[in-house]
Amino acid sequence: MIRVSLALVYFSEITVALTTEVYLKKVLPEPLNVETTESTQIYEAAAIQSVLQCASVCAMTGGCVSLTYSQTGAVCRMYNATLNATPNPQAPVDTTYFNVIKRVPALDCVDVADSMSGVYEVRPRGMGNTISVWCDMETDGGGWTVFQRRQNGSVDFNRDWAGYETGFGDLTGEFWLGNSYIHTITSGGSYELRIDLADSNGEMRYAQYSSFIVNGAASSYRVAVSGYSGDAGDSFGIHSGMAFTTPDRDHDIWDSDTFSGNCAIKRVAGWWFADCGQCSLNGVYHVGTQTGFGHGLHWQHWKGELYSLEKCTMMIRRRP
Ligand SMILES: *[C@@H]1O[C@H](CO)[C@@H](O)[C@H](O)[C@H]1NC(C)=O
Ligand SMILES: *[C@@H]1O[C@H](CO)[C@@H](O)[C@H](O)[C@H]1NC(C)=O
Ligand SMILES: [Ca+2]
Repeated sequence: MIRVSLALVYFSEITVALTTEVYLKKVLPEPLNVETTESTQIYEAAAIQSVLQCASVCAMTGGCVSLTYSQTGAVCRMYNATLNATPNPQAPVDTTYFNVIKRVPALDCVDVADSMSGVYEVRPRGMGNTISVWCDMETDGGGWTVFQRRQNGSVDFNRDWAGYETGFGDLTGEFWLGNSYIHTITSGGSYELRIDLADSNGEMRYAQYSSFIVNGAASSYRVAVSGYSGDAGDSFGIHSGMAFTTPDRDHDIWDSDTFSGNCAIKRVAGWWFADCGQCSLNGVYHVGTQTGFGHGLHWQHWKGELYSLEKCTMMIRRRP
């Protein structure tokens, strides 16, 4: 019992974040008895300049989960077991003791071990750096990576190709994450899509699709979506197979003398337009019945194309 409570007290908070993936947790107090862990020593290096350098070597050494660093001789010892916080007056005084935590980076919000919705860092498969995303940790069990949100018209969604490609807006408000990121995330696994909609009376509906992929730039971010369920009606299914269209890049299948035959100009939105299709959630923020012809945030099967929704969210979740 005493050992347990000592361990809780002696393991202080994480002291050093080496990279986004490797943390050192200092074992206190020092010195400690490492005799019990000596049989688990896997590597010893001298002339290591600092504890951080020692930790870097540990991070690259398979099986290394803890280390000790002695100023004398600049010796770095690595172990394949965690160090226990058992006081030992005989140990050299210039030795420091750390347990090393190697964190597997979150690919998306499924890997985020937190029950609070908010902004988190993730590193989608195939990306060298992390990106910030909004994670919805409440809807239907959580783990959703949100890539679009409309709620009060604060952000202009009438953007060009480059804008939709890299994203815009504010993760805590209205935003479009960016086609290149949506592509990278959805091509790193098998993803489902959920779209939540609200009208101006606060009534809510949703559409869920069991499969959702956005292909790469070479295909102009062509979408493949299938497996509808929900209570909003399937207004997105007809868009499956469509490339992305913006006012400056027409990839839709609509041919007309008006609006240059470009649905993004007609609907004032970047979207996976068809002819032009049955939904558009990046349109002009009107709220309620509009006089424009489908300029708003419309979802055909629920409110028709002349009704503009007050809120919507689009989000994806990796399937097991
Ligand atoms: C830890 O290292 C020791 C010594 O090299 C080895 O005998 C033991 O099998 C290792 N244990 C694990 C769990 O890798
Ligand atoms: C919209 O919501 C955002 C985020 O909550 C807020 O910062 C902004 O002031 C709001 N804008 C308007 C026009 O209500
Ligand atoms: Ca066209």
